[in-house]
Amino acid sequence: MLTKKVEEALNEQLNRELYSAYLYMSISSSCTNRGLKGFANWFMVQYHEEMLHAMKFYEYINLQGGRVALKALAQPPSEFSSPLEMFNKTLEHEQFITKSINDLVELSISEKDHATQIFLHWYVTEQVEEESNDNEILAQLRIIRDDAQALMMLDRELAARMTTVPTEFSKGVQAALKGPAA
Ligand code: OFO
Repeated sequence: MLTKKVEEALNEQLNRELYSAYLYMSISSSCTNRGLKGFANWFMVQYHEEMLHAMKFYEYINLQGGRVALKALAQPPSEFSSPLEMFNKTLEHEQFITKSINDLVELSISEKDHATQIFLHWYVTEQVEEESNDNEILAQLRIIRDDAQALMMLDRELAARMTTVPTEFSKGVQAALKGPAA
């Protein structure tokens, strides 16, 4: 079972993960408008990852007999001056999410909720990867600066990113993670 405090905090995080998806969808669209198909692909793959993160919270709240309470999503930014700004905003947002996950872990400890603490470990590890991916691309963008040819080469590289997470959750996250045969 979940305490009221933990249930509210999990719902808050569910909203933040949905906002993450919304933000990356917005950035992806902006990339498409600029003709940066590879960047657009990278952010759309990120969108799918965030939907998985959100759905894991959704399923966990239900599994624990809690109540999913969906809230309004904030409007994401839609104007970006450059790919560098897009990734700066992405890293800034992921650092916010990392802090938010860490706060949730702290709460689960103070509420003596061991199950939620264990559930959150996956997100703690995931956030290390999220920030590392952003830092890696940011480093390349800082080298590229205004070199259009180098930017297009990076765009081709980002076009290769594939969605590796399930995108269909009708039968639940765990079933989707096990694949179609589950
Ligand atoms: Fe859900 O990790 Fe990004 O926001």
